[in-house]
Amino acid sequence: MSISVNDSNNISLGTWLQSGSPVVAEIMANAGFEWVAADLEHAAIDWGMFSHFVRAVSRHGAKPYARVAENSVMAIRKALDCGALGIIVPLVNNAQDAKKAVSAAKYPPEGIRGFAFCQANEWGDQFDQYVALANDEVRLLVMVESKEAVEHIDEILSVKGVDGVFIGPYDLSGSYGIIGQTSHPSIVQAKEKVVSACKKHGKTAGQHIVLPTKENIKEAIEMGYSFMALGMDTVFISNSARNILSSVEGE
Ligand code: 3PY
Ligand code: MG
Repeated sequence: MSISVNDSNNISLGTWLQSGSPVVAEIMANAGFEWVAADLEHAAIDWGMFSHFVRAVSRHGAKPYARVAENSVMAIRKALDCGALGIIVPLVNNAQDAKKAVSAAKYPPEGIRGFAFCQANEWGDQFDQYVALANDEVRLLVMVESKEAVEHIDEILSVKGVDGVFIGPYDLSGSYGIIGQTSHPSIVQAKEKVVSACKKHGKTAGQHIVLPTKENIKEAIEMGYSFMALGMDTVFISNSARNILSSVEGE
């Protein structure tokens, strides 16, 4: 099966960056991913690195995304002002958390995002154009990664401005007391509940496939996921390095 990396089949394929390296970001964007997300929650990526990340990804027409460090006004505002075109917000457990994320991500009257000349609007050169489009065009995905979030999935998806969810399987497994067992029946059941709720609400179901294969991508699409982060820079590099070494050692 071949999967086209564009919007025509409504399957959106991106990848994940923990190094924060603009060189790696540029390589990923040039490889053809629709979007590349920088992990500002679990990696040492500062705002200076993130601003270069945005330039590098945009150079090849891919969309720069941020998995922000936390669900806070400034974490979301700064990522947007640097030019993120998609925001993935960790640990959204209920409607109140989801409303907080929407409010941070949207300009008034929908939210409380502050107006300024910034990287996102070419330092003011595209201020009017950017402000007119940002609320509609920037995607906001909230992370479902706790038992509480699964229980509140309908109310989370009912919040206006939430475009969809992104499942965090590792935190989810932790919250069910089965740390790291991301294929455990309880996690599979929780994920199925979330994906079917997304379908019902007409919203995007997303997840990170850390170790992607043709088979698990196909399986995820069949399950109803339409937004997937495939792999991660650190894992791609580590696996390639180990594979070449083991092929030589095996001679
Ligand atoms: C999780 O699995 O909890 C994540 O946040 C994945 O990025
Ligand atoms: Mg997580």
